[in-house]
Amino acid sequence: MRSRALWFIAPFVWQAACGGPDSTGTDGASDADTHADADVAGEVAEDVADDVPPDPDAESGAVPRVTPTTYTFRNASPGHPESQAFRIYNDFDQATAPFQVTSVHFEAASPELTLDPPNPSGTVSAPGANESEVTFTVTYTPLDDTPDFNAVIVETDVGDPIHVGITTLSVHGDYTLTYSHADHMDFGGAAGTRSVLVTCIGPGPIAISAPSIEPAGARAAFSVRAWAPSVQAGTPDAEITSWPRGIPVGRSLRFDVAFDGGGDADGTLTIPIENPDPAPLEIPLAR
Ligand SMILES: [Ca+2]
Repeated sequence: MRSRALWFIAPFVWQAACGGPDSTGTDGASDADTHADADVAGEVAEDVADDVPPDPDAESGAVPRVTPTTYTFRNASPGHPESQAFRIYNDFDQATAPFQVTSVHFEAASPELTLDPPNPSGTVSAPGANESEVTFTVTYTPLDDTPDFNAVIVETDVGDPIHVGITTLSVHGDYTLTYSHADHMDFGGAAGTRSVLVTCIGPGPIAISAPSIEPAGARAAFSVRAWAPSVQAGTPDAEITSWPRGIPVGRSLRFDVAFDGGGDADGTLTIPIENPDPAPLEIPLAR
């Protein structure tokens, strides 16, 4: 049984910084002295040449690259897919000729990973030419709590296939509750609306299913609506009516419980948290 800090105020919005740096490769990085002078015509050797190692594929004139070079999906949860765009391009410093993308596919087929378009292909121009590139998007739709390790394999008409590692975090998050009132959902006989904010504090996302008032007899006096608080000034809160809903780390959902001042039964606000535990969050409602 994990403890929940009932009066935790979440002062932060933390978004995982996604995507790896655009690497131009580290192979042969220490041999700058052996190639810099030979590659630079004329009397001025540019320092920048020392930073770009020669690439075996450069013999063909085309130097295929993919960015990002790897990717970790951090904010997907069941019912909440996450997508990432990738770009296949020609190395700006080394390439002198176009190449063809002949095939893009996953190392291992998986129902949790999809490509858009399904079969990316086409011509990537040489730098400075028409700058045509091939792009594709990978969407991760978790179907279970098991993390996934895969790769996108990009095949071209030059060199070896490029391996783009895909990993996923299936670590689900914990959450905190922040109430609008010190006595939580004890309405003290007065009609009104009280709120509770469910904030995901990580390390991974949480997923929430439709909230309800239980038992049915309490629905005469109590009702609940759910909102995604605005994270941008001037933008209204968005009411949530489709479930389940994933909550990334640092984000919240707010549940507004309205009491009409009448009725004859106390109740419970039930919020199913799909992970880390399937057990629902149950908040007592008192007239
Ligand atoms: Ca999985």
